[in-house]
Amino acid sequence: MSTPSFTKYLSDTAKHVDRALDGFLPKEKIAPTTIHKAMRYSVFAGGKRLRPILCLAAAEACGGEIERAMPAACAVEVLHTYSLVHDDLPCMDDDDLRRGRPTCHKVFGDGMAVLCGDALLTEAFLILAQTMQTPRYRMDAFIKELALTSGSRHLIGGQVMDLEGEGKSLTKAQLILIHKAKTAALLTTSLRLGAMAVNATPAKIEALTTFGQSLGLAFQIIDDILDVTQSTEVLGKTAGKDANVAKATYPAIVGLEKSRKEAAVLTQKAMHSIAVFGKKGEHLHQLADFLLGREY
Ligand code: GRG
Repeated sequence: MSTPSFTKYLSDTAKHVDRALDGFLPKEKIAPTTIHKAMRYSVFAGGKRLRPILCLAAAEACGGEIERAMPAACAVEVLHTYSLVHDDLPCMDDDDLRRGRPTCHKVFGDGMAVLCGDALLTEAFLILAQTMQTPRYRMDAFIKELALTSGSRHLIGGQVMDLEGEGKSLTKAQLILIHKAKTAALLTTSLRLGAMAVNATPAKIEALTTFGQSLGLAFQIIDDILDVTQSTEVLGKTAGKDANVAKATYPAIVGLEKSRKEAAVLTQKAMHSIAVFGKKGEHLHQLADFLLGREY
C-alpha cells in the first residue's frame, strides 16, 4: 500500500528528475529544431520516471548524495525513451499512443522518429559521461554498464527474441528470457549506476543486482497483466495489444491468477535482497510494493 508520504516522494523525485532532464537535453530552439522538439516531446510526455527513481533510490540506499547519481538517472530515462520511440514504429510494435499522447512517429513522421530514437540513445551516453568518477568506478565502468545493457546482449536482444517469437507459442522459460532482457536488465542497470555513482561497495551492488532482477521480472509480469485487465485510457498506451498480435505473455502462458502470485513472490524475493540496507533502503522497499500494486 502506497502511503501519502511515499506518493509525495514519487512525485517530488519525478519533478526533480524532470528539471535535471530539462537542463541536460538540447533546447528546442537549437538547430535543427525539429529533432530537438521530437526528443523533448517524447521525453516530457509524462512517463512514470521509474528508472531514474530507482537509480536515485539506490544511491540513497548506499548512503550517498543523490545529486551524484542524477546524470545516470537522466541517462537511463533518455535511453528508455529511445526504446519506446523505436518500439512504437510501424516496423516494430506499430502503436499510435504512448504515455497518453500520439506516438513520436504519428506527430513527427517515421523518419524523424527513427532519428529521434537514435539521437536519444546517443544523448543518453553524453549525459552519463557527466557523472563524476569515484575511486572504485572510473568513467569506462559507467559507459560499459549502460552499453552492455542497451545493446544486442540485453535490450536489443530481447526485442529480437520478441520479434522472432510473434505468432509462435513460447515456453515460460523463453518468455522469462525475453522479459529479463527487455525489461529487467535496464531496471537493474539503473540501480547499479546509482550505486556506482556514490562509490558503493561490490557487495552492495550485488544486492541491488539481485533486487533489480527479481523486481524487473515482477514489473514485466504486472505489465502483461495490466495489458489485459486495464483500459487504454488508464494505461496511456493501447490496451490488449499483446493478445491482438498473438504475443506470448505471462497471463497467456500461466493464467492471470498464477501470474499475480508469481509477481508477488518475486517482489518478496526482491525485498528480501535489500534487507541489508536497513532504513536507508526504505524507498526501494516501498517502490517494490508500489509496483506490485500499480494500476498503470
Ligand atoms: C530498442 C526498439 C528497441 C526495443 C528494446 C525496451 C524495449 C526493447 C522496448 C520498449 C517497449 C516495451 C514493451 C518494453 C518493456 C518494458 C516496459 C514495460 C516499458 C514501459 O515502461 P514504463 O511502464 O513506461 O516504465 P513509462 O512510460 O512510464 O516510462
